[in-house]
Amino acid sequence: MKAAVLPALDTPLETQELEIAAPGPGEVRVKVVASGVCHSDLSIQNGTIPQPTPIVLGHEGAGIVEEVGEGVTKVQPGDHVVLSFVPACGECYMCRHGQPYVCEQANATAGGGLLDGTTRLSRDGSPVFQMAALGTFGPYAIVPEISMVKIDDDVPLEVAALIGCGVLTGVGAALNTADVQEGDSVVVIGCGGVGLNVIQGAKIAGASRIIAVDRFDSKLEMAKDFGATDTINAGETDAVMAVMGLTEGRGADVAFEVIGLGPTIEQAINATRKGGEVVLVGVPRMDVMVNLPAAFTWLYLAKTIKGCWYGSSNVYEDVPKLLDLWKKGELKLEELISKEITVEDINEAFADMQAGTVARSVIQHSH
Ligand code: PAD
Ligand code: ZN
Repeated sequence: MKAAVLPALDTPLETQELEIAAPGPGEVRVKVVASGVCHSDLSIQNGTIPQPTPIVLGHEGAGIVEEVGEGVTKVQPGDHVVLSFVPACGECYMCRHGQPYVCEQANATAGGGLLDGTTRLSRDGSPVFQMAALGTFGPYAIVPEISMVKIDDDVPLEVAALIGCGVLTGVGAALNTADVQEGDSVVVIGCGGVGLNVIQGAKIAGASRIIAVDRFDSKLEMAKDFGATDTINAGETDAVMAVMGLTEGRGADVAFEVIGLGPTIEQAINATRKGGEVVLVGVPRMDVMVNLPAAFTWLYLAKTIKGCWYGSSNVYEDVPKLLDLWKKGELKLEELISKEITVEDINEAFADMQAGTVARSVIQHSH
C-alpha cells in the first residue's frame, strides 16, 4: 500500500510503498477511508512530540473493518469505526478509575508500535512505525481492537474521522475536563481544528461569553461560526488585557490554551479569574517550562490548572454522544472540513495549517 511516511525528523513527508502484515491476536485490519490532519502530526515532523522514524503519521481517522485477528470480539468485518488515538482497554487501573484517556495500554504504544511495541508496517524488510498505534495517513492500518469505536453505517466517514481527535479533544475539554457551566465566560486561545471544537463544546455547555483568541483573522472568523461571541487578534492586542476588558476586570471563568506555547499558557493562566479554571490542551515541546508564583496562582487566587489529554474522554461513551449531538444539529462536523485532499497533498496540508487558512484538511484515501 502507498502511505505518507515521515522518513526522518524535519523532512517532508513522502508517499512510499509499504508492506503491511496480517492482524495479530487482538488486532484488526482497517480500511482507512478518511483522515484529518492535526497539528500533532506536524508536531512529530518538527520534533515537538518525539517519535521514532520512519513513521506513518495520522491519528484522526475512520474506516471499515476488513479482517480481525484471533480473539477479537468488539468488531467484525464490515463494521464502520472511528479510530481512537488512545487505546482504552477497560480493565487497567486507569480505565477502572474512570480515566480511560490515560489507559495503561497506551504506554507501550508511545514508541511507535502496537500494544506489544512492534509495528505491522515495513519497507524493504525494515520496520516503519505507526503514530498512536494507528497511522491513518495510510489507506490500511493494523490497529489494536481497543483503539476503535463502532459507529452506524450512515455516518459519513470523513465526518467520523474528525471525531477521532479534534472533536473528542476539543469538545471534551469543555464538557469533561473543565465542566463549563451555563452562563460561564470562557476564553479559548488558539482557534485551530481543536480550538474550534473547544468553542463549540463551550457553546453546548451554555457558556454565555466565548472569547476566541488567535493571531489570524481568518481563524477568528471561523471561531464566530462555531459560537465565539467575541474575538481578539493576539497579534494586534494584548490578549490578557482584552479579556479583562470583556469580563469586568475579573478574567474568564474558564480559559483554554489550545496551541502549546509557553507564552500562551501564561496568557491563559493570567486571563482566568480568581477561583477560575485553566485547561491546557495544546501540546508543548518537551523543554517548555511554566514558572508560576505559587502564592499568586494557586493560593490567594485559588486557580485550578488542569491538563487535558484527549478531552478526558471515554471514547466508548463519548463517540456515540457526539454523533447524537451532530444528528440533532447541535455539533458542527462538516463545517470543520475546509479541504478534501489526497495523501499526496499532505505537505501542502501542513503548510495550510500553519498559514491559518484551514480548520481541517481531510485526506480521502483511494484503495
Ligand atoms: P492548529 O494549528 O490547527 O491550530 C492552532 C491555532 O493556534 C491556529 O489557529 C494558530 O493560528 C493559532 N496560534 C498559533 N500561535 C499563536 C499565538 N502565538 N497566539 C495566538 N494564536 C496562535 O492546531 P490544532 O488545533 O490541530 O492543535 C492545537 C494544539 O492541540 C496542538 O498543540 C496539538 O498538538 C494539540 C492537541 N492536543 C490534544 C490533546 O489530547 N491534548 C489532542 C489533539 C491536539
Ligand atoms: Zn490530533
